[in-house]
Amino acid sequence: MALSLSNFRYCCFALLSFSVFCNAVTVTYNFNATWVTANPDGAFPRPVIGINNQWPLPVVRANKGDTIVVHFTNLLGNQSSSLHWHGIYQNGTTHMDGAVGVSQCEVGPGRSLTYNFTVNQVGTYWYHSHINAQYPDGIRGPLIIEDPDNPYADEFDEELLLTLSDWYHDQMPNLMASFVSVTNPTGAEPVPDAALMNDTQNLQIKIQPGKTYMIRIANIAAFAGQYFWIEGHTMRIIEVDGIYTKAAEASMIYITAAQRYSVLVTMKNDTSKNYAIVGSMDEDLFDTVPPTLNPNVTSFLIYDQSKDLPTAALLDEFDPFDDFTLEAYDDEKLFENVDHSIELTLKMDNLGNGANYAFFNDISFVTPKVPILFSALSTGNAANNATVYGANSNAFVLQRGEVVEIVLNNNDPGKHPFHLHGHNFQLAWRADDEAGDYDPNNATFHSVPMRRDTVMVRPDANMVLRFRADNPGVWFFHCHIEWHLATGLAVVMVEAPLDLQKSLKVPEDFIQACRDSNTPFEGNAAGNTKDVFDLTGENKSIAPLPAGFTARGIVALVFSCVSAFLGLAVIAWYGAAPIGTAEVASAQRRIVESGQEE
Ligand SMILES: *[C@@H]1O[C@H](CO)[C@@H](O)[C@H](O)[C@H]1NC(C)=O
Ligand SMILES: *[C@@H]1O[C@H](CO)[C@@H](O)[C@H](O)[C@H]1NC(C)=O
Ligand SMILES: *[C@@H]1O[C@H](CO)[C@@H](O)[C@H](O)[C@H]1NC(C)=O
Ligand SMILES: *[C@@H]1O[C@H](CO)[C@@H](O)[C@H](O)[C@H]1NC(C)=O
Ligand SMILES: *[C@@H]1O[C@H](CO)[C@@H](O)[C@H](O)[C@H]1NC(C)=O
Ligand SMILES: *[C@@H]1O[C@H](CO)[C@@H](O)[C@H](O)[C@H]1NC(C)=O
Ligand SMILES: *[C@@H]1O[C@H](CO)[C@@H](O)[C@H](O)[C@H]1NC(C)=O
Ligand SMILES: *[C@@H]1O[C@H](CO)[C@@H](O)[C@H](O)[C@H]1NC(C)=O
Ligand SMILES: *[C@@H]1O[C@H](CO)[C@@H](O)[C@H](O)[C@H]1NC(C)=O
Ligand SMILES: *[C@@H]1O[C@H](CO)[C@@H](O)[C@H](O)[C@H]1NC(C)=O
Ligand SMILES: [Cu+2]
Repeated sequence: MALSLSNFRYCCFALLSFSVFCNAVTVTYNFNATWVTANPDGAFPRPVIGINNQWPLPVVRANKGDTIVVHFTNLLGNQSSSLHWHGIYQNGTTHMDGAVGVSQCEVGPGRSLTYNFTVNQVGTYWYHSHINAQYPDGIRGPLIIEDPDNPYADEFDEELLLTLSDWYHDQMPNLMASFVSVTNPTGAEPVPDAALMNDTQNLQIKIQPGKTYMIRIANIAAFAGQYFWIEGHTMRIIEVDGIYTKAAEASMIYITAAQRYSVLVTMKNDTSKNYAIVGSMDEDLFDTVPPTLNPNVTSFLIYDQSKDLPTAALLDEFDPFDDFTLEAYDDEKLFENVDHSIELTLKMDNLGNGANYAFFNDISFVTPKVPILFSALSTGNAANNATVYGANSNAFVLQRGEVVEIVLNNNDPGKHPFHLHGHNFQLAWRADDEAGDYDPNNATFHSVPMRRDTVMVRPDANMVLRFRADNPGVWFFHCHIEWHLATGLAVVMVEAPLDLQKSLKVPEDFIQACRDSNTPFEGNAAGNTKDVFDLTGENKSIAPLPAGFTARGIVALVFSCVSAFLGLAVIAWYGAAPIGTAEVASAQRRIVESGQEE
C-alpha cells in the first residue's frame, strides 16, 4: 500500500474549502488476482483465488473521505474477473461498481484496469469479484472505512475484525455444472463442506480483560447464513452494513451471506477461563444435510493462554436477534410518500433444459450482450425506456429523487438475502414465515426503520424496502446466495440514466476491457445502435418447458436415462410420444440429449 503524493494538493485545496476533508488521502493498492493453494478447514489443500499470491485476501482499509485506487490485474490465466465493493455507494462513479454485465465488461486473463472511487461513508464492507459465481473460490475480503467521528468511540477501547464464510472443497465451475443441470431438477444447491471464521478454524483471539472491543463481523460466504454468538458474553449491536443503529443487546445474531455487523463486547475481569465464539451455518438452507457435515466453526477469546480451550456447548435451538427491530442511529424517518412502487414476485422453476432457475416476475436474469450501464449511456432519450435493456434484464428505470419501494413477495420456501448496489434501504416491513404475499393492511411500520444494504426475506413471506433514488447509476438488486444469482434472481435499477449521460465519462481502460473481451459497449441490450427498440439477437434465457411438463417428470426421465435400460427407456419415451403432444415429445428429446452430453 502506498499513499499518493497527489493527496497534498487535494488536502490543500480541501483546506481552503472544507477543512473537514483535510485529512482525506488517496489509498492505493496494486492487486494481482492469482491462483494460490490454501487449506482453511484442514481437509486438504485446493487452488483458490488470491491477491498477490496471498490468501486470505488483504483487508482494504481507508478513512471516510479517502479515495481508494486499486490497480487490478487478472493473472488467473484461465478465468475472467472483476472487483465489486460491496455496500459502497459509488456516488458519481457507478462504472466502478464492478458488476460484470451490469456496470462493466469482464477483465480477461492478462488484462488490467484501475478502480478509483471516493468513500463518503463509514463502516464494515467487503469486496469480491462479480462474475460467473467466481468469488466463493476465494476472491473475497474485508473492506473497512474507519470513522473519525464514530458516535460510539467513547464506549470501546479496541477494534477486532472477523469474517465468517462457508467453504467448498470443489471449485465453482464444477459445482455450477452439477447445480445447473437436468440431473438436479429441484435446484438443490451444493452444500458447503465447512464453515470458516476468518478463513480458518479454531482461531485464538488474545484479548485484554476488562476492555471493550468493537468487533466487526462480515459474512463473506457464497451461500450460508450463520448464527453467531460468544459464550458468556453479550453483544451490543451498533452497526449493520455501514449504518449505525441505536445500541441493541443481543445474545445471538443471524448474519446472512453478505451482511455485516459491528458489536460492542466487554471482556470480563476474571481471567480464569477462555470462551468459545461460535458460528453455526443455517441448515434450513440446505436441501439435504450430509451426515458428515459439521455446520459449526469455533474461535476462542483467550483470557489466559495457559488455560484450556473450552468445547462449545451444543444448543437445541437458535433464537437470534431480529434485525427488523433495530432503529437507525441518525433517526431517519420512514419514507411515507412512495413515488414508485415495484412489486417483485420470486419463484423457482424449471426451464426447457430441465435445470432449475430463479425468477422475478417470471423473468430469469440473463447477462445482456451490452452491459446495462453502457446501454444507458448510449441510447439517448430511449434510455428512459426499460425495453432497451432487454427482455431478460428485468430493468426498472428510476427518476432522480423519487422514493422507491420494492415489495418483494417470496413464493418459495427458502430464505433469500437480498442486496441492493449503490444504496442502503429502509426495511419498512418484513413478514413472518409463511405469511404469503404482502398485505398493506396487515403490516406494521416502524417510524424510524433499520437501514442496511442486505436483508433476508423469510420463507413464503414478503418484505418492503424503501430508498430514495439519489444516486444516478445502474444498480443490481439480487439474491446474495451465489447459486441463485447465477440462475437469475436479479433485477437492475437504472437510476436517472439521462443524468448519467450528461455527467459520466467512462475511463479508457474500462472501454478497453470491453474491446479485449469482444463485448459490445454501445446500443441496446442486443448491441443495436441504429434501432434501439429492435432487440433481435439479444441474450435470452432458455425457453420454458411446455405447459404440463413438470420437474417431477424430469426426475423420472433422468432415472430412466441413467438406468441400465437406457436404450429401452428412450424407445419407450419416443414410443409414447404419439399419444402425448408433439411439443412434450420434443422437450423430452432435448432433455435426453442434454442428459447424454453430461
Ligand atoms: C503484479 O504482477 C506484475 C506482473 O507479473 C508484477 O510486475 C507486479 O510486481 C505484481 N504486483 C504485485 C503487487 O505483486
Ligand atoms: C484454472 O486454473 C486453476 C489453477 O491451475 C485450476 O485449479 C482451475 O481448475 C482452472 N479452472 C478452469 C475453469 O479452468
Ligand atoms: C482517480 O480519479 C480522480 C478523480 O477523477 C483523478 O483525479 C485521479 O487522477 C484518478 N487516479 C487514478 C490513479 O486514476
Ligand atoms: C481476521 O483476519 C483479518 C485479515 O483478514 C485480520 O486483519 C484480523 O485481525 C483477523 N481477526 C482476528 C480476530 O484475528
Ligand atoms: C472490571 O473492573 C473494572 C475496574 O475495577 C470495573 O470498573 C468494571 O466494572 C469491571 N468489569 C466487570 C465486567 O465486572
Ligand atoms: C452445531 O451446533 C449446534 C448448536 O450448538 C448444535 O445443535 C449441533 O449439534 C452442532 N453440530 C455438530 C455437528 O456439532
Ligand atoms: C451474453 O452476451 C455476452 C457477450 O456480450 C456473453 O459473454 C455472455 O456469455 C452472454 N450470456 C448468455 C447467458 O448468453
Ligand atoms: C418503450 O418502448 C416500447 C417499444 O417502442 C413501447 O412499446 C413502450 O410503450 C415504451 N414505453 C414507454 C414507457 O415509453
Ligand atoms: C396477518 O399476517 C399474519 C402473519 O404474518 C397472519 O397470521 C394473519 O392471519 C394475517 N392477518 C390477516 C387479516 O390477513
Ligand atoms: C449522492 O450524492 C448526492 C450529492 O452529491 C447526495 O444528495 C446523495 O444523497 C448521495 N447518494 C448516496 C446514495 O450516497
Ligand atoms: Cu436466494
